[in-house]
Amino acid sequence: FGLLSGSFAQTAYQPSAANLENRKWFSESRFGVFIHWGVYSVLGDGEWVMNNKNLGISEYGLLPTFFNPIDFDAKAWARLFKDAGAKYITFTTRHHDGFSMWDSKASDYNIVKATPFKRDIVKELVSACREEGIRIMFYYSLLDWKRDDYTPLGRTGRGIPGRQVEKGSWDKYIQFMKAQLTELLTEYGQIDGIWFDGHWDKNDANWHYDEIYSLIHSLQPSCLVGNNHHLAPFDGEDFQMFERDLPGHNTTGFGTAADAVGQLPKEVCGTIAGSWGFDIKDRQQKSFKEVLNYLVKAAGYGSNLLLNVGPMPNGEIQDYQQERLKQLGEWLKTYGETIYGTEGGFVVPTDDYALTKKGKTVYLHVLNTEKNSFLIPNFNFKVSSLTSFDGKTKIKYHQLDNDVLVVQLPEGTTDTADLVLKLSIK
Ligand code: FHN
Repeated sequence: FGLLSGSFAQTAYQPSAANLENRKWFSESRFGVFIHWGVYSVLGDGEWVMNNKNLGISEYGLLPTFFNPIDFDAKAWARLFKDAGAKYITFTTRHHDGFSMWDSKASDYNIVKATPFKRDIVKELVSACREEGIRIMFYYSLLDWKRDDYTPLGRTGRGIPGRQVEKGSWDKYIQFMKAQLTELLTEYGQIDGIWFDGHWDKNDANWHYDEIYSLIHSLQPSCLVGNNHHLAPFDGEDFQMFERDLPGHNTTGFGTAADAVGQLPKEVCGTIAGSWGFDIKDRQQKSFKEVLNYLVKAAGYGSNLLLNVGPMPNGEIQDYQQERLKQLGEWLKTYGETIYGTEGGFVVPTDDYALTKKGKTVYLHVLNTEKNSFLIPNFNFKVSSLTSFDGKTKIKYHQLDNDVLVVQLPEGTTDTADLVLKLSIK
C-alpha cells in the first residue's frame, strides 16, 4: 500500500452483515415519506424562513413559544403513510434552524422544553409508525443557524442578527452532534437510517465523518448512513440520495459533476408541494400523475422515491397532500408488484416510459399514451409475450436486431396516469 494522506492509514469501511441486510430491505422498499416539520411551519413560509427573512436569534426564538400543534395525531399520520404504501418515513429531527423535535438532553432548544406542546414528537411518531410496520429514518441537519459553536459560519446564516460567534469551538459542535445522534440511536429503538443534510454549507470543513459514521454504525450496525452532500458517496455511507432529481440528471443544479451515480442503494427525494416545509402560498402543487411518474421513473432507475409532506403548524397534513398519498396507495394496491422489490436501471427511463423487472417479467410503464407506437432502445431480453397488466389483452410488438423493442399501443388507448403493460422474457 502506498502512503495514505493524513497521519495514519484509514481502513475502508466494511459494512456489517446487518447493514447489508438492511440495504437490501431499503432497496426493495422503493417508497418512503419524507416529513419536513418544525417550528418554522408557524410562519407558513417554508423551512428556510429564518435565513431567507434574516430573522434574528431572538425573533426566530419566539416561534417555539407558540408552536402548539394540538391536532397532531401520530397514529393518524402513520395510518396515512401505511395506506399510501410507504415502507418507511424520514423525519426532520432537527433542521437548519437547530431546533430539536425530540426531548434532547444536549439542547434545551427542543420540542419538550421550549414549546407549550411539551410532547416528544419523535417518540410519538416512531411508536405510531412502528405499530403500522413502517420503518424509521431520521433527517439530521449538519448545519446550524443558531448555535454559537457552529463556527466559523458557513455560506448560509451569515446575515442572522444576534449570532455570537464563539471562536475555536468547532470540536465542541462535533461533540454536540455526536451526543444528539447518540440520543436518537439509543432512545428510540431500531432506527434504519440517518439522513444528513447541510454539508454543502461548509464544503471544506472537517466534519469528522469517520468518527460520526462509525459512532452510528457502532450504536446500530444496521442503521444506514446517507448524506445529501451532492457529491459521490463518501467512505462509510450506505446509500446515495439525489435531491429533486433522478439519478445522474442534475437538472435542478444541486448536483455537481462529482455527483456520480455510485453502486450504493439509491434514493430520489422530492416534494408534493413546491417547498419542503409548509408554505401557505404554495402554488406548485403536483398532480397525481406527476407524483406517480416520479415514483415510477425512480423505480425505473432502480431507486427509491422519498416523497415529502410539509405538515401545518396545527399538526395536520394539508388535504391535497393527503389526497396524493392516498391516490398513490390506491394505485400501489393494484400495481405494487411493478414497484416494490423490482430491479431497474437496465433501460434508462424517458418521459414516455420506464421499465422495471422481477424475474422473467418486465413491467413497461407507459407514461405518455399520446404516441401510439414507440421504440425502446437497449432492450436486451428476448420477449415471449407482451400483454396488458391483467394479461387479458395481447399487445403488438416486434424486436429489431439492434436490441430495439417496438411497442404498438392498441387503438383507443386512453390517457391515464400510467398504463402498465407486462412482458414475459425468455
Ligand atoms: O436546505 C435543505 C432543504 O431545506 C431540504 O431539507 C432539502 C431536502 O433534500 N435539503 C436541503 C437542500 O439541499
